[in-house]
Amino acid sequence: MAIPVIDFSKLNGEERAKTLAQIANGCEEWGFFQLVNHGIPEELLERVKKVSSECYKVEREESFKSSKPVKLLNDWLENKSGEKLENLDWEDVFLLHDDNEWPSNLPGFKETMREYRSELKKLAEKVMAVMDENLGLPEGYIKAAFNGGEGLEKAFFGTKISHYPPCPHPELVNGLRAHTDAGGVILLFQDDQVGGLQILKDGQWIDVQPLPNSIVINTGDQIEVLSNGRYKSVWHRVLASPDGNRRSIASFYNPSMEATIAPAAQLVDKANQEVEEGYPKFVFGDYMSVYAEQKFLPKEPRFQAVRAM
Ligand SMILES: O=C(O)CCC(=O)C(=O)O
Ligand SMILES: [Fe+2]
Repeated sequence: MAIPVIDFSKLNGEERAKTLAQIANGCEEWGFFQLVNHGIPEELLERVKKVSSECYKVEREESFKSSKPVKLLNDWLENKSGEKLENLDWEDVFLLHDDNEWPSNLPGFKETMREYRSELKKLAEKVMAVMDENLGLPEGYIKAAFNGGEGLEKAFFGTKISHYPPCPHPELVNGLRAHTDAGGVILLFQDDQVGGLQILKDGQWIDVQPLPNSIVINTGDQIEVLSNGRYKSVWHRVLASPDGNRRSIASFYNPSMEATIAPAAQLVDKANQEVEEGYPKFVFGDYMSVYAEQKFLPKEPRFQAVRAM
C-alpha cells in the first residue's frame, strides 16, 4: 500500500476532472498524497537540497553531538532506566519565515530558500484552490479564512528544515513522535533516499515512499475543522534510522493567529447540527496554545479545550 502519487500538471488539460477526483480522494481517504509535475523547477529543488545539506554539515552537525537528544540517550544507556525514551525526538530543526533572522550565513542559502518559499507558497495556494473546488466552496474560501480579515494579521507561511541524523539506537527513540499537524496545508520536500516518514492508515503504519523531487501534501487540524471533517488530519511519525541523515523541508500554510476558524457553513448539515455536537469555532492562536501542550496527543481533546475557551 502506498500513498497516492498525482500528476499536478494534468489539472490544466483534458484530464482535469480526473485529477480533481484524485486529489479529492487523496484528501478524503488518505490525508497525504504526493504531487509530481507540480511546476517547481528541478534546478531549484537541486539547489535547495544542496544548501540545506551544506548548512547542516557546516553549521549544525557538530552541535547536534552535544544536543538534548544525544545527552538523554547517553544518560539512558548509562542508567538503563525505564522503557523507550518517549518524550524525545531525534532531530535537528530550524525555522524560516518572512521576517525572521536568517539562521544561516552560507553563500546562496538565503537567496535559494527565499526563491523556494515563494514558489511553494504559490503551489500551496493552488492546492487550496483545488480543495475549495472539490469541497464546493467559493474560490479563495480557504485562503480568505486563513487570513485574519480586515485589519488583522495575514495567514502564516513557515518553512521548517529538519535533519534526522543517524541514531545508534533507533529502537529506543523516534525521529519525530506521532502527531497530527496543527495548521492548514503542509507541503513536504523529503529526502530522495532516506525514508522514515509513516502515516497511520486503517490502524497500520505505512511508509511515505521517497520519490525524488515530488512534494508531499498533507492537511492539518484546521482543514479538518473548516471542511467539517471531510478532510481529516492524519497521524504521522518519523522513525529514527541507524544510518543515513534524512533531510526534510516542511512548509506550512497556516491561519493567522488572529483568524477565527469554524466549519464552512456550506458544509454543515443544518438538520444534524442540533443533535450532534460538531467541530468548534475558535481563534487559531488559542488552538496553538493548546497544541503547544498537547501536540503528541489525540486532537479531539484539543477541539474540546478550544470549544471551552
Ligand atoms: O520530517 C518529516 O518528514 C515530517 C515532519 C513533520 O511531520 C512535521 O514537521 O510536522
Ligand atoms: Fe507533522
